[in-house]
Amino acid sequence: MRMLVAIAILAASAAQAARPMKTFHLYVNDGEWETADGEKTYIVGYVRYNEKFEEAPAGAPLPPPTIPAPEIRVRVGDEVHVFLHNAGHHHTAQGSAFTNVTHTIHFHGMDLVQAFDGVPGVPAAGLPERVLAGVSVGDSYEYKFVAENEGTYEYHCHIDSSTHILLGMYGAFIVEGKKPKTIYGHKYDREYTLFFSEMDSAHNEAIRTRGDYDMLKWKTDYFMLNGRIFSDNLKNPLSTIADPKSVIKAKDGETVLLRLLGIAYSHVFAFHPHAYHMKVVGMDGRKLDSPYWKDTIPVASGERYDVLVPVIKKHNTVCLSCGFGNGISIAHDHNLGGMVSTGKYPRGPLTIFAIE
Ligand SMILES: [Cu+2]
Repeated sequence: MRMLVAIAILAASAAQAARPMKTFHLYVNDGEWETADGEKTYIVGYVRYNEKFEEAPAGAPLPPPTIPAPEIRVRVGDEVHVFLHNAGHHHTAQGSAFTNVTHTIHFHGMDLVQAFDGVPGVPAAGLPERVLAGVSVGDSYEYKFVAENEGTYEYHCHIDSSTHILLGMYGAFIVEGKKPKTIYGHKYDREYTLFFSEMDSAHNEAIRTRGDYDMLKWKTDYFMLNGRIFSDNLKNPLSTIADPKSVIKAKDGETVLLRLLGIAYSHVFAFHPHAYHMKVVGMDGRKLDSPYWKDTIPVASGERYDVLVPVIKKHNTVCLSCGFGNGISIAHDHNLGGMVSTGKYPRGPLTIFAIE
């Protein structure tokens, strides 16, 4: 019996030792975010020191925040270590109550224990102050877990959530499958992460200057795709369609994986690509037992959809005289309020399929 227990322990530790370890250092930073209308808004986000998410040397300058925060990628079965460093807020006004706030990371959908869940104030025995109250300015905390299920997840702050998240503290957390270019066993040729979110610039400015805001006054003025709005000036470098991460490029016959993610105060994005149906193969980090077809997908806050788009030749719809058919088609929010950013249409999360 003792021998069996010893063998079981050895086997368990061998399995643990075999797990690849992935380490990421994320830093809190604040700054300005410019949108295609030329406006700049105060945002707060998670940043990385370099592409490899390595620890920053003491005193090294950090990059400005982006919307969304950098995408984190691991493989299913990896042991994941994420260090959160609260590097402080350097662009708040003097006297703003936001200057010294704490932060956390919540890995939405990973189903973690309280010590690594990033939710403050939950009374559980033995939890350190960094967990109960969040990570203070100048301090750091290590989140640890095993990525057990492949799929698409989100990470975001969970302190005063509506304010901290909507200031920009969110990003995609992707758990890749065992085989490259597959998701839940389905093959794909290319993939894009499409992150839908909204922002009330008056909220952000109130947080920068005072540190508080009456959330009943929330009024979204930016409905964004990967942090951008569409501009009908097609040469605008800040438009969604100038962003290689947001324009869906593919060749005839390919299958494109789109990972759709939402973070919102109340808006539900209705993602609708013209010219293509989407096969939903996964939702919220789980494989669907029965995939289904959609041409419009409601993406609410916190939701993720993994969809495959077969890019097929439009033999029957090609214009016989002009040859148009393949090529450009649009994809947009069919909840049309989402297509009106800063009071103007057609601004908002609109992008294109550009098929070669
Ligand atoms: Cu926070």
